Amino acid sequence: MKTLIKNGTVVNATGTGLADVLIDGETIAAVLAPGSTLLGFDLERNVDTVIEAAGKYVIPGGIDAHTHMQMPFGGTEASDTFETGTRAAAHGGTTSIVDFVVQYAGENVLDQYKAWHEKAAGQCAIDYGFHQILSDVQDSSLVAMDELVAEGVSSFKMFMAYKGVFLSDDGQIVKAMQKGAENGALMMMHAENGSVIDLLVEQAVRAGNTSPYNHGLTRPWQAEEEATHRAIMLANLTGAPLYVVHVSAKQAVDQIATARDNGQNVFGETCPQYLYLSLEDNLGAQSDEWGAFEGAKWVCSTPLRSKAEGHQHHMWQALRTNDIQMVSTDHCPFCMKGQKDMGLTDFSKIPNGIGSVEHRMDLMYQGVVDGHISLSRWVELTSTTPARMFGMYGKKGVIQPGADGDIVVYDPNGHTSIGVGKTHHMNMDYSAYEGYEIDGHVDTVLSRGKVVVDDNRYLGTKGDGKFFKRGLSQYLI
Ligand code: DUC
Ligand code: ZN
Ligand code: ZN
Ligand code: ZN
Repeated sequence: MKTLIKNGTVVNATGTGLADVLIDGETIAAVLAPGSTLLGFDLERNVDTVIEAAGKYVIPGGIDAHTHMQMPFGGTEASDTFETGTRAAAHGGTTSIVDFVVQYAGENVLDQYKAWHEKAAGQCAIDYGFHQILSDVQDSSLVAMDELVAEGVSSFKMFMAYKGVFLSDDGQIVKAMQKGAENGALMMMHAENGSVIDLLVEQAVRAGNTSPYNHGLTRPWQAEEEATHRAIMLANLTGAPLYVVHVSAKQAVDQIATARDNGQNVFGETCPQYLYLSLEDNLGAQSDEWGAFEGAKWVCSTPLRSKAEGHQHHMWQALRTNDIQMVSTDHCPFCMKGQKDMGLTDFSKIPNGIGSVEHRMDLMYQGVVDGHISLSRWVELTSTTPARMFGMYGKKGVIQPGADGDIVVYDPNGHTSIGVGKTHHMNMDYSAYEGYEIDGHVDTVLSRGKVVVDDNRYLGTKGDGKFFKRGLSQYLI
């Protein structure tokens, strides 16, 4: 099976140019000047499929390196399965995800790793990899870290919040980081001061402040800045490379920037919700159906930050200057009915999470249209850096011979309306971006050479997506 994508504008992180892309089987065979022949062969006549891409961008498929499909959490389970979540991702131009295997306190790491493979195998529309979450750090967990790196799971996430669920104390964090420094794994951190948050939540609930808005107020930026600084210092002490997930506070950005200026291997990820949504949206939330509980739609952690304080503006700036290196979604979807509404009378019972795996590429493209980032930076933030950061580059994250045929044909003259019943294939009964209009459109999506989405139609098959064995990070200084 050979496919030619012709006359498109190929956009890589390194630059942009008119080119034809020839895909042979699952792999990109050549990137050629438009209309080229190859050893005298008229390409167009010798391929099975021709995709006309004049006036469109041809980009490496998106890589969402932070998703939680069917994760048990907050007394329920994230509402997208590996099947529904990866299909929605494909619709939105994402061709790989890296999801999280969860070890809750008391569980065995390798047992959980096996269990997650069983959940995902044969279900996915696109390729997937795993990070491993470590909660309590048992001796067996340290041995497992070596085995997992050899298995292609080269990154480990830890939490400074969520006591009794995920939280590791500083000693446990240092123990795991020492192992990361030794075996080359990238250590990932949910950086929020959990004991401070737990206290503020308890005080708010006791005072009768139980609406969703209080979620944001009880997770202040100081708790994020402090934990980010502490994580950086623990990484500095051990020599482990550190990746801070879902950075939302401008003060946390500055901690990361300072560490990077000091030459430390510290990286930061943000998410579309911290660029587009704010605490004020949550405060103003009101609907006929839910009243002020409407705000539960935007309850996630780290929380949305105040627009008046300038966090969103600072975050776009950090994406331009590379103080923040990439954008993932932290896709952790829950329905309002039967899930979020567990917190109807107490915000602390609302399962934390926003689902947006389908919209990341579009929302970030809107950042290009609005003048926040360049076209190449769009590709870098959503595909190339995720590939390099998590040891997938070469096969993923770039359009070049030898790379997987993971390609999106993106139409800058197209249009996308976001919302339930529109571009929404996620298993959620609401959209966090209801009513958003995007000045662009995902036209055609190829996963390893196969067209899986064309003009909003899903043409793939469950199980097309395969486990991707990752190497060590290719982004370290
Ligand atoms: N944040 C969320 O919003 N959901 C899952 C876990 C997390 O850290
Ligand atoms: Zn987290
Ligand atoms: Zn997460
Ligand atoms: Zn279109």
